[in-house]
Amino acid sequence: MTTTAIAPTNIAILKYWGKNPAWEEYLIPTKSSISFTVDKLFTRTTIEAKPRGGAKPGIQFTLNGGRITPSMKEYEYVEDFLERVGAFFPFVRNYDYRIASENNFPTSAGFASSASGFAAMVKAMAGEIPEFSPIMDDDAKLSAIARLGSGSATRSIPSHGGVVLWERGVEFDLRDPQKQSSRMTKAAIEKAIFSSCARTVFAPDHWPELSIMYVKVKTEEKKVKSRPGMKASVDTNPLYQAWVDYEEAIVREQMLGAIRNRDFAFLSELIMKASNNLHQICFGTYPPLVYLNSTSVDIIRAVHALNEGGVKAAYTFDAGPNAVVFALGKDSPEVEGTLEGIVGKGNVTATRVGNGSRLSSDHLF
Ligand code: 2P0
Repeated sequence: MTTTAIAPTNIAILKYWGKNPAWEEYLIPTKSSISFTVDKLFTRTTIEAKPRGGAKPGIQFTLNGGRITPSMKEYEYVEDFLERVGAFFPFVRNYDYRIASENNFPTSAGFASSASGFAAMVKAMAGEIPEFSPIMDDDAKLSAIARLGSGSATRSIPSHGGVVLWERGVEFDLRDPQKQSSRMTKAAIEKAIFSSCARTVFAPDHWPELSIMYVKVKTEEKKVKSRPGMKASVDTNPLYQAWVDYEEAIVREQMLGAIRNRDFAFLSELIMKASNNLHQICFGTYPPLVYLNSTSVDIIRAVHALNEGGVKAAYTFDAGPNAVVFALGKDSPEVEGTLEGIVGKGNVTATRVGNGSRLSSDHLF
């Protein structure tokens, strides 16, 4: 049999940036995060699982039509992921896998693909492997499994999409590093691992006027990847714990409240502050992580200029110079025009809030 799934990408407005050191191998984050599920930008993945032939699971993997070989980073990621999942669902080790995955957006265009990629893989695996059928529709479980591939993939699973909250599940306290999984029973570890999961808080039709614009910024700089970057922030930024505590205790509820009330002005302020504070955490990492460039700063200035007479737009930046800008329908042509003036036409992709992961009958092989 073959099974195909589609999973969208997502853009965080309350950011995930760091794993709880006591739970690093399970990718449990230090804090909760909130994202919008993005319509139009998605990964399609087809999987065939056959009873295993060799000593360990064989993996045949193509990404955007190109063969991924065992020496490549992507292969290692998938292999590590299968190993982690196998610790909780040993039957996954009983299969050989043929996997084909395609993004409907150019990977090189700077859009994150590990979120949609691992989410689509998990959804397709759940449909393909008969032993997974009891949890096939259990988004909480599947999101925790996707997390074992990449943190941001957790938020691309919930099938209703929309606004997604990834609950950290486990408290984070650098002052008490002894809260270790090594002292816990297997059942308690398993409970903790599945408590860090995502769910839809507001469906896409809650706020259909919201427009999401991906803004591609030109860059030649080599950057520190998210995984080592966030680890360096946890380890070296003296303000890290304070940032986590503040966002967890205050910003999380403020954001959900602003979305509930469709209060664009307040939400915009929260989104921009959360982005700026992420980059403050990055800059305070040692050595500093600088993900924004001068064009990113031009975008920040332009958005604040647009907002002078009343809030029309909000920006957010991940671990790179590209922006994602939010606006309401009535203002989006003006906002899009301003952004195109900075990055050039063709570098702004407008989309909206969409649905989450789902199965598809349109197979890649
Ligand atoms: C996020 N980012 O919340 C944040 C904001 C980047 C900045 O999730 O190590 O690829 O695979 O869990 O998910 C990027 O990190 O890292 C990310 P891993 P991931 O979207």
